[in-house]
Amino acid sequence: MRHTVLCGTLALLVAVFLASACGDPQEGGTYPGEPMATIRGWVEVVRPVESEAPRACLLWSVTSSSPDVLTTADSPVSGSFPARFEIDLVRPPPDSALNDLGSDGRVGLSVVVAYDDRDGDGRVTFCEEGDPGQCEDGLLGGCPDHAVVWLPEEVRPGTYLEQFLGGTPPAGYHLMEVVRANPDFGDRDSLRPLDAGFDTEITIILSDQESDFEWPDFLK
Ligand SMILES: [Ca+2]
Repeated sequence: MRHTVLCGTLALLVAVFLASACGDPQEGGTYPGEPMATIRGWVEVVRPVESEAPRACLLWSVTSSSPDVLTTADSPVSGSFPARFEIDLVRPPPDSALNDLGSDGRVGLSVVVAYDDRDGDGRVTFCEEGDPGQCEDGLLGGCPDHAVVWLPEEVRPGTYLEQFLGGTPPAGYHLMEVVRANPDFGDRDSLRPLDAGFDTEITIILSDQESDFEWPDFLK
């Protein structure tokens, strides 16, 4: 049951990823400055995927708006596998990446994904609506066990966000671990802080099989 649901989630994610018409207007151009945080880790090939130019980026899930995903912080993946990757977060995500929970606060939720930069323009290239032939890039995989969280304000005690994030972290970027829901109780996946924060190395897995990914359910 759960397996089926999560496979469907990835299929939806890929479809939305390719269909969404939002780029990252804040990512181009001038010298970006010192990073606010850096995500580091490895890229492992679980099943062979075809890509001459894999890149990694953050895929933000925004449940309260349309389009409901957008990407930031694009970075190349270089070297032979298992390859290293490093993504500098040089600025906050745009406000359009935030989920507004009203009195519970605002939160940005993202996962690290890898994609095939087929047109070599160094960013996710989305298809034109109604023209599937323009889908230049495809999702290769990602890191389903960690999430990158952006908090525009400190989490207040007693809020839903405190429960969801396992505490009251301050404003800023946070690298967190996905806590899987217990299917016996029917609750939702949540997150918890990592003691080592962004010093934790994470793993992007590449595979052409959806069943290799168990994405957190907040991506639905
Ligand atoms: Ca591209």
